[in-house]
Amino acid sequence: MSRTAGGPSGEKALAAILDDARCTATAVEQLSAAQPLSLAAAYRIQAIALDARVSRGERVVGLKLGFTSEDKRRQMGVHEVISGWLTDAMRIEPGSCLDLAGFVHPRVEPEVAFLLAEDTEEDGAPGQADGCRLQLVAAAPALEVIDSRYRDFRFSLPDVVADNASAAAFVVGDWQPVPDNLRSAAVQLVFDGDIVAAAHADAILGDPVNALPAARQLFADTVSEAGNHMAPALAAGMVLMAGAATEAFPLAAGTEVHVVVEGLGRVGFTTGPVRSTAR
Ligand code: OOG
Ligand code: MG
Repeated sequence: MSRTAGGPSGEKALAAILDDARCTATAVEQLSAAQPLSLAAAYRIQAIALDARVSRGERVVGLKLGFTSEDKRRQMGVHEVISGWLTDAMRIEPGSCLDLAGFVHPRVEPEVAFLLAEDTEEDGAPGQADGCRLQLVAAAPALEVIDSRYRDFRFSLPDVVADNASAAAFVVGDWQPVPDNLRSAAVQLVFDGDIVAAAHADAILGDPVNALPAARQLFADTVSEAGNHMAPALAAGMVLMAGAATEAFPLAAGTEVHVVVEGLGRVGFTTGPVRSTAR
């Protein structure tokens, strides 16, 4: 067999392992512990698991980038930018209560989110998967809740890609025009009124607006290559999360969490026992 991960049926089985792990909030062994896993196979597994969620009624609402800051790369020991998909079921209402019971070992990280829209100026075929005709029309402060389905929150690059880049939940604040000086904006992650991490937005790809070219590059190089016919396309109206500006921090119940991005404002949620729709 020429492909790693046991060919198409093997990839389906691996996607099911990760999907079950997420649905039951039970950590599993890294997939690469049992078989070689290429990056191309990992993006196919990611797309197969996403397709299972879509067939159960979830809607793809965006794309998240990972490992776009040095703090994150150092924390996790992964040194390449990756992507994962966001669905409507992952969305947290600003100010709401997020039940942590449905997660394995959730962490939160401060991010900047962008809204994608059709770029009428640019030349390109409509509907191109690499987002050629898209532009960033609005920005917002955002928090991402990540939750690796792997034991001890440890993984290799292909393992975390197969696991949809640890995507678990996200909250986005009010959309505003993308500020000219976004890269110099201060970003703070706050737990119960205490700043637990701070950075400037240029920690993310030198400037968070580089998230769109980075996403295009990923699509060209990996996401849609190697027969990955199941990966959705980037589209107008989707959210693009640029990646964490700082390390991620474990979430405990009973915490008020918010992010402040200078010039964009703040958004947050509390953690608690009330069951949320996000998981
Ligand atoms: C992978 C996801 C990384 C980010 O913003 O860098 C990520 C992980 O750390 O588990 O979302
Ligand atoms: Mg993130």
